[in-house]
Amino acid sequence: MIRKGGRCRAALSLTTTALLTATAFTALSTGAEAADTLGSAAAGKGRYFGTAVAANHLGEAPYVSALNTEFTSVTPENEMKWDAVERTRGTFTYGSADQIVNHALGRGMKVRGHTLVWHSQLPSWVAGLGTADLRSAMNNHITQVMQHWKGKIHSWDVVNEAFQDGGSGARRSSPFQDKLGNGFIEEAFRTARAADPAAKLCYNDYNTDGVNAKSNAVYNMVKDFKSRGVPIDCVGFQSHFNSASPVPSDYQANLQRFADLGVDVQITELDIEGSGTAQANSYANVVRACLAVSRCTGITVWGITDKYSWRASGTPLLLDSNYNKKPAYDAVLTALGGSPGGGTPGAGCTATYSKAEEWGDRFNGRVTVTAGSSAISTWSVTVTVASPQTVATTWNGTPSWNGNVMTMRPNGNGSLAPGASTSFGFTVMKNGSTAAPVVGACTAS
Ligand code: 9MR
Repeated sequence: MIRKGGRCRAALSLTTTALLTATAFTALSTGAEAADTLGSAAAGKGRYFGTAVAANHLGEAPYVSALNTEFTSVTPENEMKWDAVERTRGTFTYGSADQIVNHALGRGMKVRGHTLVWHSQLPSWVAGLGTADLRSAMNNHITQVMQHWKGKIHSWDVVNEAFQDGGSGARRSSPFQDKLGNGFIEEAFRTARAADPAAKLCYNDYNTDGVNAKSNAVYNMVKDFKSRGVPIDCVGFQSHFNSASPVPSDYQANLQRFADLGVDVQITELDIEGSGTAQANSYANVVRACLAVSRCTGITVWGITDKYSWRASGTPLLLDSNYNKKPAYDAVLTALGGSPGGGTPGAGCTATYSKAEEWGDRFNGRVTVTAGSSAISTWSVTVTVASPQTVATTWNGTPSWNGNVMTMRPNGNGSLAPGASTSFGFTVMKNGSTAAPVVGACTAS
């Protein structure tokens, strides 16, 4: 290709840079025929499929397997809230949120920021401030937190739950509302736009999922913001449903009327209490509504497994407390256009590539094979090298070849306990190409 001239050379070097930047990636499978995932099916529809994540579960292998396998966006469930990042005035602690952000970005997932200005999970020092001080504390909080993750957050919930429930359409009492007045929301959005101009700025609330007095009040605010040029890009519909608060029949129409104001809409905290077919049907209705609204850009469920749901007794999520896929999971995947395959996400094994030593003419690659939530007795992983590259030698595995695709199996006993890892290596002769090998699905049995 290099001989074909300048334009081709430029394209080649861009491709090479892209490949080199992707230093490590993970291929996943639950069996010989890998099923579609929520994330891949949603991507086929131009949407992300996200979940709330809690940093303290990131050490649990099946939790991480399900997260890495199924989702393309994460929302820290509590770690970015005011009481987590600025418990003491002016002292910012980002550690546990950073853990989630780094995990997500390292695997190509997006991050939703949740949340900057909210009456809840608010340290008591904030409520104790006078008006002028509160204004500067709010603006400083937004600025500091957004600048810390500048360029890394695709959407921020700038203001959360500022309206009252019920028929009044009024604002909820909070330190911000009570001291700064109605203008606090506008001020928060203007400050947010200045802090990270690339982030989409959302207003997020619950019980606004159908057309009602509360959603009308939010609608009027968004309409006013758009007419006056106040920066707002998206509205989040939390979508916490149960039998007392089911998916409204005008859910799609409500999403559409907001989209028609010129903002994106996102389903931000979806969970639906129940079980079996009824729960599955409700989930499918929500997904279909989002897909029918072109500005509905993504869906986030409020947790991975019923085990850790904020309302676990209502079993509102897509995986049960043992990480098995529920009927609701299959219904969501089917509504997204994917084909369900059953089982437990990431139960088999994962294979992660990294580049090791490199010399002028060759480099060593290493693939780490990790068992998912169940023990496995053997595994196989495909590695495809880019022609004209060749593999000179391998170690700690038994290779077989089909063209430039190497299938690696264990040397002898391939059994791995849940979460345990092994690795194999190989030397790639560059023959002019530094492209990273492509590691295919890890198949376990
Ligand atoms: O899921 C969150 C739970 O772990 C916290 O204890 C709770 C505290 O307020 O917040 C939950 O998340 C809420 C979200 O931040 C905003 N919308 C309602 C969610 C469920 O309560």
